[in-house]
Amino acid sequence: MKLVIAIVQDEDAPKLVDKLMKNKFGVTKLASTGGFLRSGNTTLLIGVKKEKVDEVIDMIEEICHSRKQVTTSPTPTTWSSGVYMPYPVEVEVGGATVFVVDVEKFQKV
Ligand code: 2BA
Repeated sequence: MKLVIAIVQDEDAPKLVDKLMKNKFGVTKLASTGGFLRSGNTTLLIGVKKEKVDEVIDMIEEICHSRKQVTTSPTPTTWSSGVYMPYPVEVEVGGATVFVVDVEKFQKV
C-alpha cells in the first residue's frame, strides 16, 4: 500500500477529485497553503495499492496544468533611500507536486 500526496492548484482540484472517484480511488481533500506564494492550494491524500500508483500519477499529469503567477518578492529590496520596496516576481506553479510514501498499516476501524 502507498500513500500518494499530491499538492495541486485549487483550479485543478475538483476535476481531479471527480476523475479519481469515478475510477474508484479513495481520496481526501485538504485545504493547504504554499509556503512561498502564501496562497491557497489543495493537498490530496490518495491511498492506493502499489500497482495503481502509476495510474494515479497519469491522472494527475493529465489534469494538472502549470500556470504562471505573479507575486511580490519575499525578500524586499533595499533602495538607496533605505525604503524597502517589494517587487513583482513571476513564478511557474505546478502542474502538481507529488510524494509517494510507503504505508506501514492501513486499517478502517
Ligand atoms: P508555494 O510554496 O506557494 O510555491 C509556488 C511556486 O513558487 C512553486 O511552484 C515554485 O515555482 C515557486 N517557488 C517556490 N519556492 C520558491 C523559491 N524559494 N524561490 C523561487 N520560486 C519559488 P511548485 O514548485 O509547482 O510548487 C507548488 C506548491 O507545491 C508549493 O506552493 C508548495 O505548497 C508545494 N511544494 C512544492 N515543493 C514542495 C516540497 N518540497 N515540500 C512540500 N511542499 C512543496
